[in-house]
Amino acid sequence: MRFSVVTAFPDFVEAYFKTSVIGKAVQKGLIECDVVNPRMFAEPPHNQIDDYAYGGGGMVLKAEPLARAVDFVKSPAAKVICLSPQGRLLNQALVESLATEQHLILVCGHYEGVDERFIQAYADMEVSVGDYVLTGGELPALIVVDAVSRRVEGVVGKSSAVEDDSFAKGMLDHPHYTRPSVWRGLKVPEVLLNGDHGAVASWRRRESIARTLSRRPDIVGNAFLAPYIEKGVYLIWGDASRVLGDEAGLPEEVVIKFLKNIISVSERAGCRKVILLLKEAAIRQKIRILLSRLAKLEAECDEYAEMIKVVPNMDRAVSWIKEKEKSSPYMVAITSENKANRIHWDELKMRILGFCRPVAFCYQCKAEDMVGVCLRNPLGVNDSGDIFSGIISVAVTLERIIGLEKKEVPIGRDR
Ligand code: 4HQ
Repeated sequence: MRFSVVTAFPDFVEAYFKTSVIGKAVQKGLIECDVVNPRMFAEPPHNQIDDYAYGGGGMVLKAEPLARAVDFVKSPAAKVICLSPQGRLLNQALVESLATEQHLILVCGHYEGVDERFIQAYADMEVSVGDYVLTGGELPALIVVDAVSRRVEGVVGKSSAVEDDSFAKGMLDHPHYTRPSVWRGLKVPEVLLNGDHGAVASWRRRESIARTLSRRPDIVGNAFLAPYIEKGVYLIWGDASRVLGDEAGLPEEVVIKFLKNIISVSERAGCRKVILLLKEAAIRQKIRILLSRLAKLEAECDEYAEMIKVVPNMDRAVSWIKEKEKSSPYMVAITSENKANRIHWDELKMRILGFCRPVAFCYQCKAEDMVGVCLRNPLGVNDSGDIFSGIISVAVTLERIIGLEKKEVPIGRDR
């Protein structure tokens, strides 16, 4: 990956490229960094790169020296980014997208800014590093280089450290401690000293959640919740005979396809089980036989059989979860009816993080079984309860609440 910084203050940027983690990455050839000064492309004899703003005000960077500097460093795949408070606010999702590029050209403004025509003609994107005003674009450019570089393989030590990042999952980090275990009378939390990895992981999860809910509730909407839900997430498909029963008349390969799809959707969202409610014993038996046959046929279908549970009714589903989790599930119905207990999915995310209970998403369940809260069915009244509607409604809902793991930010031309 290559970074080119266009700046009238090359010394400052060059010094950074020789220092610390970024310096080492350059030495190892993991990233390539170059700096170009627009002054080298300005008209002699004065080599002026700025001029008075039309209409009054301070100085503005001239378009031509910047354009020539960009042309000089440009490569076919290069993306040109201007650093500016008017740009798109940099966050980890944008960093991840930028990390997929081969070459970024970062143009640093100064004074009042850059001639708008340069931005219009050359910039693929304007990026801001925060809602405050700096004296120049150099620090923002280096922030981009730094954040993007550490997503390049090998730049930071352990890759698990990168994946464990706060923000990688859209949540804040837990606190960290090192020796001594007592410093000025302040103790390290006991759980971290006992060497119980499970207990440590669970403490860290809870700390992350508590910090995120209290300090940055605004980021919960986009967070990937699966790693933070300690009790299981379940999908209960009520009245499954409508899709699996004999009257549905679906050929076996369609039933198999349905089971595979509903499982992969549920697995992606971190579900522990998909529970199908089937009143008739004969159909339950049919599905069980089908699953065990599948498990024998295809190695990968082993887990399929494990993931699916068939029970006659909601009571059995709920008591089974309760037994397994030692706690009764929070029931969430996916429904197109406009119930009084309907909540927004954003609010549901907050609630799920706030308590330590299993969560059961219920689809196609009887009204009397809907005891918890309701979520708007993504298909609304157009959900006819068949396998197509069902897979869509369940997939969108689970992805929205639990998923959204890799939220891509498109980085084509902004204008
Ligand atoms: N500036 N995020 C003004 C910034 C900035 C920011 C850079 C100051 C551009 C003309 N850049 N110059 N915040 O404040 O990116």
